[in-house]
Amino acid sequence: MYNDTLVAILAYNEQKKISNVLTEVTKKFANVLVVDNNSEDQTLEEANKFKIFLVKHSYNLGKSESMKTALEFAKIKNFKFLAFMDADGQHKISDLINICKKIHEENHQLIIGYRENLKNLNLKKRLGTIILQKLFFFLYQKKVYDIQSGLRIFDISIENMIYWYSTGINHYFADAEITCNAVRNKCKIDQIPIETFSSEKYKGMNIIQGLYLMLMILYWRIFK
Ligand SMILES: Nc1nc2c(ncn2[C@@H]2O[C@H](COP(=O)(O)OP(=O)(O)OP(=O)(O)O)[C@@H](O)[C@H]2O)c(=O)[nH]1
Ligand SMILES: [Mg+2]
Repeated sequence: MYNDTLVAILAYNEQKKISNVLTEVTKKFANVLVVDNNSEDQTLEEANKFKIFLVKHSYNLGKSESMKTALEFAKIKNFKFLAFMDADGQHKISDLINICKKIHEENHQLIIGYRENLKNLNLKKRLGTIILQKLFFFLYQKKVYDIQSGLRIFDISIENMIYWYSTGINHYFADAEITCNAVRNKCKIDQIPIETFSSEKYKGMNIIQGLYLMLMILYWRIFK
């Protein structure tokens, strides 16, 4: 399905989850890339059991750089669309299919899957998501429900408009930066509700990073 689309799965130490994710994704998508971010566990070995594209970083470079690697790969292979999905089993394949379907059927450049039911999230994440939503609306005048969702797809032709620079310890900011860039540059964006499973390890952003991200959202609005 969708031969013009590369599904990039970004993985760092996901040996327990990645096989299930790949079993499902490879049933539906012909072109799947795993970017292994120099995992210390058996992620690479697990991914290697599948008929997919596989790229391994020699150093752990953070999620943002894995996304850039996927973008470079997609361009080299001439894909039209690039979808991002987490390797930790938090995203549903049916939601991935829905965002792909939407970008193919409608004239959009970026589709973001947003977590509709925030009840699944812990209090910190729920509050963080709501505050980011409100701040984003205030600054960018567009209702984007989940600016940092990791489940998304875009048309690679908008690469220059959405290119992200968040890196290093800010590696989790890349998704939000893409959203900010896309809105500022008036890309055609849509959003669809998705279901996410809560993670058992909660390794995402902490409160300090959340506050820092808010400042960055302001900075991107004013200075880019
Ligand atoms: N933490 C981390 N994750 C990475 C890295 N490179 C790729 N990833 C992947 O990026 C995806 C999202 O990272 P998570 O740490 O799960 O972030 P999250 O989903 O926002 O947070 P949780 O809800 O706590 O899981 C996962 O599939 C990771 O395996 C990296 O260098 N560090
Ligand atoms: Mg996760």
